[in-house]
Amino acid sequence: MSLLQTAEQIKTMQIRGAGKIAREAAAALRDHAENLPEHGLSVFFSAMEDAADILLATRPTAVSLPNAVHQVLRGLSSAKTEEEARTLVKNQADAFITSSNEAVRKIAEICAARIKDGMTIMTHCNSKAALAGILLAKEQGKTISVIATEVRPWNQGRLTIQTLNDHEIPTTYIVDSAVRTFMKEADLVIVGADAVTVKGAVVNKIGTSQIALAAHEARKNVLVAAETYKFAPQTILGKHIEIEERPASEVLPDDAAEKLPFVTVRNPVFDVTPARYIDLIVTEAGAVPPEAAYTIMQNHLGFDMKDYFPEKS
Ligand code: RI2
Repeated sequence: MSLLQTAEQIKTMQIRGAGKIAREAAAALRDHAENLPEHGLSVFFSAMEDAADILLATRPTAVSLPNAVHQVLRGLSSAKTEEEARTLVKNQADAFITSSNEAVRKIAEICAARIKDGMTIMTHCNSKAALAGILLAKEQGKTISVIATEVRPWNQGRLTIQTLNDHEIPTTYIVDSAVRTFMKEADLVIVGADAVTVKGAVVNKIGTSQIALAAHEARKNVLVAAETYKFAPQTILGKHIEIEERPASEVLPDDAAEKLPFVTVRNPVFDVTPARYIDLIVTEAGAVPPEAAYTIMQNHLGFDMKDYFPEKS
């Protein structure tokens, strides 16, 4: 698949889930670098910078995407030859993909350790990191059940219930507006993340913040499964995470909307859960309180974005 095809598939959500987006973007940069004709180092640099821009323009919220791009292209400007530059991109892309998959495995172990025999876990959307912990708990022989939400308007909950069903995990499937009603039946909430800010706030699929609020009210713990590359170092520099707003037609078909001229459909697809409603963020470096977000960024990401690309001429 070409880099443009990957970008299009991320944009149209054929490739989705913050971790998967990051891994596919890394692979796309690697393949793009491999396939670029030899035209000299500066042409290579600017072609890779353009490629990065194309990927970064696809979806604005999941910081796994810019973090992956930066990790793959880090130090590129110091390459002395085109061959060296190509090898660097390949090695860093492969290293990112391997460590990303490994991170999900480590997160699964920590989440599974928090899941006790007999527990019911509520989850939202379709997070590979969150699901990995649930599947591992089942693999460990624990008797568990899950409450999974529908996740309007894209119904990612269908993917989640398919996976849970495939693993023979008893699951209750509910509409998004039923989470408070069902919170009393849950023992623990586990969700994924698209971004974690320096304040420890978690940006995740729309509806996550009301689940966290209902969990707080019912005194149920909320775990967020988030690889370290889901942390957003740009928030240290005061930047906000942009919340993606997708087309209104995903919520209400155009022909219905046309008949309702006084109605405006809004379709933000992520929301922000403040740190105080989160018990632990489970990363591959361990489970940490949300207040430790700055330390995670410092130790695992660095936050000087300027040296990731050669200066534009
Ligand atoms: P993993 C998804 O976003 C969901 O918000 C999910 O919780 C998050 O990415 C993390 O997913 P979308 O792409 O990386 O469905 O844990 O909009 O798989």
